[in-house]
Amino acid sequence: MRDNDVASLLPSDSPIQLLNAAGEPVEGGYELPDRDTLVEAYRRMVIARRWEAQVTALTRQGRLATYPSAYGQEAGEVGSVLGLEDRDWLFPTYRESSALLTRGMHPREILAFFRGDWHVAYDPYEWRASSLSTPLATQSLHAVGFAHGEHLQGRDTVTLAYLGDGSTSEGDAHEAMNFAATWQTATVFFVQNNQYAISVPLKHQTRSRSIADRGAGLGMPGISVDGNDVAAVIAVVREAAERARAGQGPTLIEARTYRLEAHTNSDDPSRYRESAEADAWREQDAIERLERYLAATGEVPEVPEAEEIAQLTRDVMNEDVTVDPLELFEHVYAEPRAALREQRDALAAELATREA
Ligand SMILES: Cc1ncc(C[n+]2csc(CCOP(=O)(O)OP(=O)(O)O)c2C)c(N)n1
Repeated sequence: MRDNDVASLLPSDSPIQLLNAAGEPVEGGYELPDRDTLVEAYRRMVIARRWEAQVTALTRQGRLATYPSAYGQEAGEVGSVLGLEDRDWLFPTYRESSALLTRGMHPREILAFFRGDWHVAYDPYEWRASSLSTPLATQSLHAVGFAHGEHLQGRDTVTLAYLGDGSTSEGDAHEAMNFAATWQTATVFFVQNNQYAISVPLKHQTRSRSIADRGAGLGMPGISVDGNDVAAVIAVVREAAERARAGQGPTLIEARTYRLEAHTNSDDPSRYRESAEADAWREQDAIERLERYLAATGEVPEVPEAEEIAQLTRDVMNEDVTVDPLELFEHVYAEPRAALREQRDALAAELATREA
């Protein structure tokens, strides 16, 4: 257990790595996860990448309104989920579809949001995942409050709040981290530093040496990890979750990675960054490095499910759905407020004139 002296809370100078870009094991201060876990992580990352490519293609075909791809961030998406227990709760941003897929959610449940059919088309309690959050950093407050609530009810549930690098500049992120550290909630802040907040590079976002450094100022450990090394991500998330579950408080993890695709389908990254930068990051690829390690130490599994899930995703996104626009007003308040009732009635009247 770490004590609260500042030096012990600071991250290592370079991000923790257990497998280097060539797929060779390196000394990173954590035990390499066992082979079964790594094989599962490989399968899940191959599925996630195929899924990200498929969803982006469907977006181009006009089947989804918008999509923020996590192509290239598979180690963070998959490693964060595999490092937790199934009963732990995820508090995702809009970029965490692959994390939800890794949890086991059906593509229809995840993508209804991006097609504009439903705000949250899944049962958060079934999947232990809150809604995909678009207002930046709000989910970090929810994660802290939820963890605190669970503690008050005698449960040792861990919550993991996903954040982007840009989102760490939000007041909500600071408030959530401060509350978590002060109250020692069982929360893991998992920042995927993919280097950009749309077009804004990290250097315009902070003067800190790293995002993980901020943990020390708040009184919680900050961990910097290679976000393209799924073995390292699993190891650090596991340790943070174990500490949280044991009542030793929150951890701030900064996973360094890169957003290989555009921010969303409506963004053009060639306007603000060189393609050589993305090419350099491709050399750090998470799937290739794990594949090399698995090949050097045994069998590399086939992953036929990747194509099956891509096919399933095409099928469900090509289904025609009928949505009732009036559902927009449901599930907001237990007792709808007068203004909301008026708006609902106005929409109902307008829809009636169109049908007539
Ligand atoms: C409170 C708030 N302010 C602004 C936005 C607009 N916005 C959407 S995504 C984004 C960039 C977020 O970047 P980052 O947190 O690094 O996450 P990434 O998209 O790179 O995963 C911004 C500014 C928003 N959704 N919410």
